[in-house]
Amino acid sequence: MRLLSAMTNAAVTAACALTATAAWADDQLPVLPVRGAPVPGGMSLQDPASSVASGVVFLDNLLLWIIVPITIFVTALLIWVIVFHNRKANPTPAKFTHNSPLEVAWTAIPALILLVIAFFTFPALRYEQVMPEADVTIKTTGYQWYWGYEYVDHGVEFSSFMLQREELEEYGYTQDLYLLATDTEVVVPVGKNVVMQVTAADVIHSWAMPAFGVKQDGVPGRLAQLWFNVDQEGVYFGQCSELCGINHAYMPITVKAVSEEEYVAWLERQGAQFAEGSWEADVRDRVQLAAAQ
Ligand SMILES: [Cu+2]
Repeated sequence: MRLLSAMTNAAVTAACALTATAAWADDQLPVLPVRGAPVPGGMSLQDPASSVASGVVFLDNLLLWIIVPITIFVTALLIWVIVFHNRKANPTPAKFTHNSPLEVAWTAIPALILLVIAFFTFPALRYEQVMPEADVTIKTTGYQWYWGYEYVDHGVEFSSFMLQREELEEYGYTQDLYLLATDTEVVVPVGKNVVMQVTAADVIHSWAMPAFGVKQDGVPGRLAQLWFNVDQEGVYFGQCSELCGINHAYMPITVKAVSEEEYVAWLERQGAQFAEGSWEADVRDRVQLAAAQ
């Protein structure tokens, strides 16, 4: 175990040194509550923080209402057969082999249940998979074993590495966020459509953010997409969700959702350029105007 963690540290340090880019930890972002993180003893999905996640939670609850009665019904049938139709209780069993009404029922009822499930599933899938007009486009690339990010409209690029235990406090995180918190974070504005292009450079990785209800494999040579629109400001954590090698567990994802103004200010600190007429330029001008008055 100690050898493994020493190897992990060595690998992460080496990777950091190799890919040091212009980005650095930004301590001017506001202090935000942690909203998307696993909790001890947690049993259900994380609280949804996007419309996509709300749809996923709705579907999950719906399926629970369907699956629980079915499980109770099948268990009751099994108990009934075990108790009343064993050799002792029922020494001379009936000899019939067919019952047409029953066969029609056990074909038609499950088919109807599947139709009900499909009726709710397909719209949810379509909602998740059809990309809306993007307000923010971010390209993420999975590497063994960290994530690279590129804000494609603004020329901002950085890598994101997991923080070691001794680094957490320095970056403003508590110890229970070990294996989740990263040195740089994906910053997104709340209430805006963020389209994330997902790919990978070596093996297949997966960019997953439970509170946003998204998970997308990053496949080398392909560009897949996912989208979300975050409801609430906060810090959200995710992890690589495709087994990608020895340090698969050490390439988490940190997203900070902030106000439009904070987002634009963060982009400016990263040296971003704004296209004239873009909504980011409008926010910047509005903030500058307010400051000048
Ligand atoms: Cu990975």
